[in-house]
Amino acid sequence: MASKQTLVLVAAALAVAFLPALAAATEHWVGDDKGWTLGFNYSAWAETKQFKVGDTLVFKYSEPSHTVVEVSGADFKTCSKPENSKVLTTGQDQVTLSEAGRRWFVCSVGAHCQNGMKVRIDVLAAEEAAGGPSAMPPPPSSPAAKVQARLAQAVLAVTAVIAAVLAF
Ligand SMILES: *[C@@H]1O[C@H](CO)[C@@H](O)[C@H](O)[C@H]1NC(C)=O
Ligand SMILES: [Cu+2]
Repeated sequence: MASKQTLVLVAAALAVAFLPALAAATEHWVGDDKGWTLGFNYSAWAETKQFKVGDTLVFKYSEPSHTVVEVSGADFKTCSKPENSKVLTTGQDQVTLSEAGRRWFVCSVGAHCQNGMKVRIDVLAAEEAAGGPSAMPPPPSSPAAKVQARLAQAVLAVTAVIAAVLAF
């Protein structure tokens, strides 16, 4: 049977191997310290940022002054909101960017969208954001493979914790 020390070393090595990918996720406060508000140019803001798969957006505002609604590109242009849209209203709304592609968010209060409370987010695949295909192994392509990869990471994390507990 492997000694506790060996287990700890293996767990530490695995944790080191996987931590960079986990730690690289960024939480973006939309509008930075200004938050989600009127009188702010969110197009200009988004241009200065890089969004990648796994990152999170946080819309901060004093509710109920504003809302966050995800819309289509067409609805973004015209500032319209389909009837059945999900409206976020907590004042600290979090949105996980779980896949690459373009997403659009608006405020549905009054004419706030027309007045600039709208933001387009271009989400890059993690390896694009890291500077090219060579920077990281390509992500698993099928949904099943993605779930397997997530599971593998979870198992590693649990293993590391168990090993750490055994060590003390
Ligand atoms: C916001 O910034 C973008 C990009 O910098 C610019 O093209 C646009 O005209 C600005 N919009 C307003 C309303 O100032
Ligand atoms: Cu608003």
